Amino acid sequence: MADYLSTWKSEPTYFDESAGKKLPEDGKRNVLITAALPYVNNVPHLGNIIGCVLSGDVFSRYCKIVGHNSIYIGGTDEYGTATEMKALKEGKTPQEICEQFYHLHKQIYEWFNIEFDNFGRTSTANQTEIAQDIFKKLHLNDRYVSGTCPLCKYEDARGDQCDKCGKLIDAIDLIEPKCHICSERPVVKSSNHVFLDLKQLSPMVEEFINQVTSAENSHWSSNAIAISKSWIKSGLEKRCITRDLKWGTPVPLEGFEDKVFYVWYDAPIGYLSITKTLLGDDWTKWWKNPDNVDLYQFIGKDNVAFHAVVFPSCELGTGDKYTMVKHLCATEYLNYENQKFSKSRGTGVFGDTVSDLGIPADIWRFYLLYMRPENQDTTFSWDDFMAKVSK
Ligand code: B3M
Ligand code: ZN
Repeated sequence: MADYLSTWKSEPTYFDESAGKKLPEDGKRNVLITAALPYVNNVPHLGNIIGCVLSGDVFSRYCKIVGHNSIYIGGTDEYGTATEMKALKEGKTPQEICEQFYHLHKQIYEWFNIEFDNFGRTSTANQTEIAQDIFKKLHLNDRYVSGTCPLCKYEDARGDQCDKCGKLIDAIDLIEPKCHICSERPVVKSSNHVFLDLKQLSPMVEEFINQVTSAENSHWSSNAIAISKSWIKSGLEKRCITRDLKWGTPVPLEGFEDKVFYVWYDAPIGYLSITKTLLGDDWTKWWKNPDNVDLYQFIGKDNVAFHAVVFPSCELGTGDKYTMVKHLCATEYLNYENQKFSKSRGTGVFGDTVSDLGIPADIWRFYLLYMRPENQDTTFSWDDFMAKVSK
């Protein structure tokens, strides 16, 4: 693990001091825009492009034109099984795969004139720092336990620290431990994995979803509302957030040195760490500023649950005041000639070859926006494309 990380420690900062940082300003509408972070092992196809990066780009350009103070964040989602598998298959290291495909993604989006304020990546030291910080704050099982302090015998000591003698304690050492919430005796379980206790977080996240989806000044696409409400309705269960892999963010917990975070715990934190790579410690001015920043997230419908339920649960569970998703814009799917896009079957138009076709980027942008799958799946067909774009 250590060697994986050290490779990335010297990551560059793309911020040019002289250019001035773009930070939220008082009296302006401060808009933070994100596009889902594509897995680094795939070449994006037209459906991926309209699904998030192009949709976000159009909104970001709109914000800039009307004078909002906005930034647009994107990047590649680099950790996890998919990257490890690809590396094995190609006889390369995960780092080499990420390096190769990160640049490929970046070039493709540049070809489509997608203008990110920062197009970053998740395999960075900033990612490790923020993901571990959120994890440590979420590791609230011990904060939710109280009991008698083993040192001074104070009866209402918290699981992490005694308020009387001030000593740090380990929840397991409490005498007569009881749950802070239901007063029952907690059970110590030996587990080889860490679970995110969504059940415990569900009242908070349910309130968040109800409030944000009914607010007049926020907008969630109808599929985003439907999917998140159905998750809440069917009841949230614990989710395992660790994996036995090497290529990922290390879990900062004794006994878990051989494990990493599950990519879906890790990936949304990429938005935060990529902002940090751009702005340094000022990233919090965007991400911990809910009263002055409006967050718009552009995603495909398969990513709704993680953006609407799981990541907000993590944010709420830390107790920190995060800027949470206010507008969740989820697309349906774009199909290719009535089939699904598939690189392995060679079905579709892919970003790495589209520039060879001699059709300017603006023509693609126009057609993809025209066909944007807003309320139902739509289809890219060459006949329709030619009919709509030719004079
Ligand atoms: N990489 C899944 C996908 O590309 C995942 C999105 C992460 S967004 C934080 O569909
Ligand atoms: Zn309990």
